[in-house]
Amino acid sequence: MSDLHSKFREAYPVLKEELLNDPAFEYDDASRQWVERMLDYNVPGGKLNRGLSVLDSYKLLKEGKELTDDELFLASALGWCIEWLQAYFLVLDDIMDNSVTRRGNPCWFRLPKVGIIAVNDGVILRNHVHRILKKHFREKPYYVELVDLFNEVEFQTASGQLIDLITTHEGEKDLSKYSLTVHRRIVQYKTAYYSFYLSVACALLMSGENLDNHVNVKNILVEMGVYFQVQDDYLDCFGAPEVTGKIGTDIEDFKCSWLVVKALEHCNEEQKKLLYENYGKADAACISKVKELYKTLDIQGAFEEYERESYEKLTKSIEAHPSKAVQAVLKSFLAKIYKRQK
Ligand code: GPP
Ligand code: MG
Ligand code: MG
Ligand code: MG
Repeated sequence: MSDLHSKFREAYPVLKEELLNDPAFEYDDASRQWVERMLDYNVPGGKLNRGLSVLDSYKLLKEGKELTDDELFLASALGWCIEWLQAYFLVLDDIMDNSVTRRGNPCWFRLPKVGIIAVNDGVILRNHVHRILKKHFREKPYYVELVDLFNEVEFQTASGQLIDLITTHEGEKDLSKYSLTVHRRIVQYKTAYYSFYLSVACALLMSGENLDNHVNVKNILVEMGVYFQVQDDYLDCFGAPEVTGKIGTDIEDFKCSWLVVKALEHCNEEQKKLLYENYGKADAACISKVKELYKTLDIQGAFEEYERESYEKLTKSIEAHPSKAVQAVLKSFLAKIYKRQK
């Protein structure tokens, strides 16, 4: 592990201790222990790509200049804010999607002692983000921008989640409502802003940049986020659960997944009938039929083609950016996710 990455990991116990030392838990060991266990279960166990990207991006923006210990810690704290935000989203998303596993373990709400308390844990995780920001950034000239950024991105994500959920109801009535346009709207909002734009925006703010001057960077990152969620849709069906750490639920959940949109595009009348009859049913035989149809229609081939094209398009738009440092930030992002298996 690189030095930068071990510095990042070292910041987690520091931030956790600060949050656990809240007066709210002072005379109540049980609640303190609950929060500690909840944090350890939900915050640090993922790939940490989003969090690490703040540090990586900040370093690249500094064009190789050594970071001070203070800069390292602050960039790490912002990275962890994104990981906390992500934990909050995932704890709640798993309830809404009726998921079973996450990061190789049962989803938090599936633990018998947790259940519906997970909703409140989501609220706590959400509040922790702003407590970290307040503690470490209140005096910074960019504090207001930072708080506004996290609020905006949270709103965008919740809006995407809303569209994801209500589109699913419409799809249940009529699958033909699913299209690439609908899919794009969902994934842009529910995934792209928080998974891609947020890390770079944090690094830009820390470098003293005005985000209004970086709309082009935002657009490229949003495109990358869309590509990332198409991969997520693909892995939901074709990924290996022992590698992704989660068991897919998109078919039985009636999700407007990239795969079903592509299948609808390519199928004949008979195959369409099969899809209408089997999509969205929590029944192993129905799920198998849908997967079989995806194979017949070579949706995997369509995905590989999409992946190649996205990579080329993204590379072109990155190379058109005037700043070499920004190009390096964006290229390192793309390299991290291209052909990912998890
Ligand atoms: C990913 O969708 C989107 C999110 C995790 C955002 C959730 C937003 C909230 C406001 C709760 P997904 O359901 O495809 O992700 P996964 O496949 O990881 O369950
Ligand atoms: Mg979801
Ligand atoms: Mg989900
Ligand atoms: Mg998914």
